[in-house]
Amino acid sequence: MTCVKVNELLSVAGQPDAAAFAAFAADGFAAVINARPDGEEPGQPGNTAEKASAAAAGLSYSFVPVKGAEITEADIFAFQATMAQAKGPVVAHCKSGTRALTLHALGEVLDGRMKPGDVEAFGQNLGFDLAGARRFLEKRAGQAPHVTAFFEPRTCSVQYVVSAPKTKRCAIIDPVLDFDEMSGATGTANADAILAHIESEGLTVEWILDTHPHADHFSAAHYLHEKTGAPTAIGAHVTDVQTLWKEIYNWPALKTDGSQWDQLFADGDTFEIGGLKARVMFSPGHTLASITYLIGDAAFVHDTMFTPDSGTARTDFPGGSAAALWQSIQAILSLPEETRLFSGHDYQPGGRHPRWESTVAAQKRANPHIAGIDEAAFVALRQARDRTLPKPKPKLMLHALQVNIRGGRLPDPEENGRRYLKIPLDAL
Ligand SMILES: N[C@@H](CCC(=O)N[C@@H](CS)C(=O)NCC(=O)O)C(=O)O
Ligand SMILES: [Fe+2]
Repeated sequence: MTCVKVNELLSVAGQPDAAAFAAFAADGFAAVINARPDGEEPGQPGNTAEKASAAAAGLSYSFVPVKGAEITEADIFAFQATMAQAKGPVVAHCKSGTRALTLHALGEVLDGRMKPGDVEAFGQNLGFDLAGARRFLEKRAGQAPHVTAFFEPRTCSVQYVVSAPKTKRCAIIDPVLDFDEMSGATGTANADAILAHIESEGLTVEWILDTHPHADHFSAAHYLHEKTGAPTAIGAHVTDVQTLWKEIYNWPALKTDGSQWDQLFADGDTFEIGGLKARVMFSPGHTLASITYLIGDAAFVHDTMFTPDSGTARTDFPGGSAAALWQSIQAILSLPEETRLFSGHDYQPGGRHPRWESTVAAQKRANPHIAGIDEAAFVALRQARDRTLPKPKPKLMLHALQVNIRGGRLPDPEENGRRYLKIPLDAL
């Protein structure tokens, strides 16, 4: 195993065996980053074994698995977060050390400490070929829109700011309003973090977009509308979801005409974000009203497909349909192969870092719910998986729908000034 010192805080290595972990600890390392996906070759120890070896040696451990050509910003930020939290020097490994060094070098460039043109020479000095890092940076420089993701760990949701680099105009997609079901406390820390980013980047908000009425968290669309004045939008079939839940909540006063949003989008509708073209694709299956926003080369596919290692979204909510989800996924996969796909959740399989970005090509190649599967097989697989998921549904479903079918408005205060949620018993 090669182990090369990059600086006082970081060394990169090839694949270590179990004994190497004790040696790392003896050499003064405090943490190990495993940047290698499981199953690359026979005999590879893998995440579970490495985690155990690290624990036995008293080392912190994090799993940031990447494939060379598929590195995303999420991977780079996860690598940096581990470095920032480490209590001492870190050894980061993949098979040869190249991917580990790539993650480090890209972070240095994104933070402005290294020039893009210096990356390959930096690698050569340490004995590594960082041509892949150069290609990542070249591709990124040509991409529009810019996409910044905000992972919300409580509900594993991904919120996005999508901006047109030339005009500095942006849309916010699927923002989360904080809610703690134990105390009933609501909050705006996540939405305020988005506003702080928008302010620091000098962006102007043109749209506040939801992909669907979420069942696991409150939407911050209304709060952000009040803060920015930007119009809110969702899929036109939200009216069907309103009708469905009006009955469940026994809520005669609920308007089911979608008037709680400034704009309702139908399949094929187009709009602009600071000169970037945006198109709406109706993507039902997870909910009756789900839509995908295709903005430039980026599709916000929310709860259709997750990253390839995480399969697809569940279809057992009221109004859900595995067959409809299959059709929606096929429509997304008919986009150009290099289209960037941004998912609405990440449930971190194997305890890996959160990831949310993939491509049409990667989904077709590596998503076990998609690759080599036809509609009948998908429906059978999806329905079988839905039967194994915790019931009843996401734990916040009954809390969240009454807020989200009114565009993220909390219930109106009662005469004592306090707001209350209404929970139907035995309804589902
Ligand atoms: N345990 C989570 C479940 C959340 C959930 O059901 N998420 C939906 C998207 S809103 C999903 O598709 N999950 C897929 C899965 O869990 O495999 C909760 O209670 O909130
Ligand atoms: Fe969802």
